[in-house]
Amino acid sequence: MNLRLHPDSQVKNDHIDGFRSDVLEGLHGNPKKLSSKYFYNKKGDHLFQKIMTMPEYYLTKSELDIFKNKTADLANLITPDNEPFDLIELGAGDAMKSTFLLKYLVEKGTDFSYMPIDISGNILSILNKKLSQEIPTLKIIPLEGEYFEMLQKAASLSSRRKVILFLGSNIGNMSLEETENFCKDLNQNLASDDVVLIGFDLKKNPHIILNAYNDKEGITAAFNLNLLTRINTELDADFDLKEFQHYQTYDPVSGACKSYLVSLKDQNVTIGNDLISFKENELIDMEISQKFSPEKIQELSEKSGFKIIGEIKDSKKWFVDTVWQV
Ligand code: AVI
Repeated sequence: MNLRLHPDSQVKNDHIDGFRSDVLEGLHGNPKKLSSKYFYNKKGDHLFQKIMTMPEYYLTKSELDIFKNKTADLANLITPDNEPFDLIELGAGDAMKSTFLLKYLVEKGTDFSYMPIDISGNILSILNKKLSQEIPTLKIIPLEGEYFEMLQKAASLSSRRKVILFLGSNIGNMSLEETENFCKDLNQNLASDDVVLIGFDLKKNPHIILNAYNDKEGITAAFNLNLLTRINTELDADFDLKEFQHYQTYDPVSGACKSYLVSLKDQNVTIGNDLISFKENELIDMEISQKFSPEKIQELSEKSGFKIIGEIKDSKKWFVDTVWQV
C-alpha cells in the first residue's frame, strides 16, 4: 500500500530525523558533542529569556544600550539614503533589541519589510503577535527554518536591497572555522549593495565573561540540561539529569567560552535503539560562545570578502555592532 503522509507530518518527521541523526552522530563521536542550536525548544526559549534578564548576562544589556541609545546612528549606517529595502534578522528570537530600530524606521516613514528568521516556530509566533500589537503598520514576514534556506526564500519573495541583522553575538555560537565558512557563505548569498550588521561580544576581563555563563542560580546549567530532557522526550531516551553536571570554562587567550556536561558516573543511556556509554567524568561538549578582539573581527571580514563600513560600541565598550558590505 502506498501510504502518503500529510505534508505537515512529513515536515515534522524530517525535523525529528535531522535532530536524531545529529544527536546520535555527536554522542557516538569522541569527544562527545551536542549542538547548541537544539537548545531552543519551548522550555529552552523560556530559559534563554531568563538568562537575558540575569544581572551577570551583560550581552543583552550592552547591545540594548546600542539599539536604544544610538538608533539614529545605526539606521544611518544600514540605510544612509532611506531607500526601500528588506530587513532580515537571523535568529531573531524575541527581537527585543531590533524593535527599537523597527520603531525608529517606521516613524521615519522608511519603506521596508521585516523578515525575522528563526529555527523556533514558537518564538516566531510570539514575536509576530507582539510586533503586530506594538507596531501595527510594520510589514512582517516570519520565516521559520535554517538561516541560508530562509535567506534564499527571502530573496525569492523580494528583490529589494537586503540588510541582514545578526545580533546578540549569535556568531559566537560557532567554532572559528564554522564562523569563517558562514561569513563566506553569507558573502556569496548577497548582492553588492547589501549589508550585514553583526554583533560581536568583545574580549574583556575574563571574570566578567565567565560569570555571565556560570550564574549562581543555575539557569545556564538548566539551559544546557534541558537539551537532555528534549532528547528524552523527542527521541525516546533515558538520560538521568541528576547524573550530569554543567561545567563552564573561559580561555582569555583564544576567547573561547565553552560549556560542557560532565557525566557523574559510569553509565549507559539509550536513545531509541541506540546505546551510548559514558565513563565517569566524561564530557559532552555543549556550546561555544566565542569572544572577539577587534583584530579578529577585521581578519574575519577580510577573509570572507567583506569590508567594514562602520561600527558602534556600547558605553562600556564591551560589545560592538559592525556593519559589513559585500
Ligand atoms: C544565543 N547566544 C548568543 C548565547 C551566548 O551568549 O552564547 C547563548 C547562551 N548560552 C548560555 N548563555 C547564553
